[in-house]
Amino acid sequence: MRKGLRLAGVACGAAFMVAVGASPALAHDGTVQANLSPVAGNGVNGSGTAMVEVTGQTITVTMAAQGLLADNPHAAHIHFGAEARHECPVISDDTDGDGNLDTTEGGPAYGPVVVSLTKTGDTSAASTLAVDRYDTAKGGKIAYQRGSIKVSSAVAQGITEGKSVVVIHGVDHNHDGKYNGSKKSDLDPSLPTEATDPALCGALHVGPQGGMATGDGGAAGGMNDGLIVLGGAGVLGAAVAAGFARSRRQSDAA
Ligand SMILES: [Cu+2]
Repeated sequence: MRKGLRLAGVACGAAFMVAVGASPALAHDGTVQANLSPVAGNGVNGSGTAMVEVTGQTITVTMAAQGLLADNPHAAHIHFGAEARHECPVISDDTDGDGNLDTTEGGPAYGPVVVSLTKTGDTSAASTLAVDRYDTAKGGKIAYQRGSIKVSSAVAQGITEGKSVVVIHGVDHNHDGKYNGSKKSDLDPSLPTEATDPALCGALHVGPQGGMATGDGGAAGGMNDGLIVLGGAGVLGAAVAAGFARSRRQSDAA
């Protein structure tokens, strides 16, 4: 009985989640995406896109960003907390009132680290500050893709329900081209706060609903999985490709 229920869920899951963003009790497959924007108060002039595809407890992450401090490591994570607001922090989260948002101050908005977007090796929260395994943003840009990342079923469900947030860390408050300054990181006092403060952030939401909805209830009722899933991937893929193209244009213009 339980197995039958689960299989039915898998069959309809991806299309259903993309179409209506439902919140079922069982973990479902799905794809979510985010536009990355500068974190309030941290003076970053950058942007980016991210997409996460969830299949069971395995995810593939595709991310592009520009406008970061060049040639310095940028820790990047998926954050998720059941009790978090599932969004990027705002300046009113600056609880110490110094005008910048550090990683801890963003916690109520995006929750703890659940996936470390390292280039190699471990991807768990244990690698949150494994600075030697993160992208160093050559020219201020990151183009990242990694698959076969294992997550817990709770995290997989949080992601497919649109409740997780991508954060790229590492800012240059004093614009001198490196991580320094007297204020220490809230995560690791051996690092300056510039090395870990959040730079770009985006809430990973269920993909463009306008493009999916047929208006006749067909998506939810018909379960024409192949067609809908294929259509969904096309739209999402195009969105990410557009993000890459946008990044290139912006940097060309700069
Ligand atoms: Cu983070």
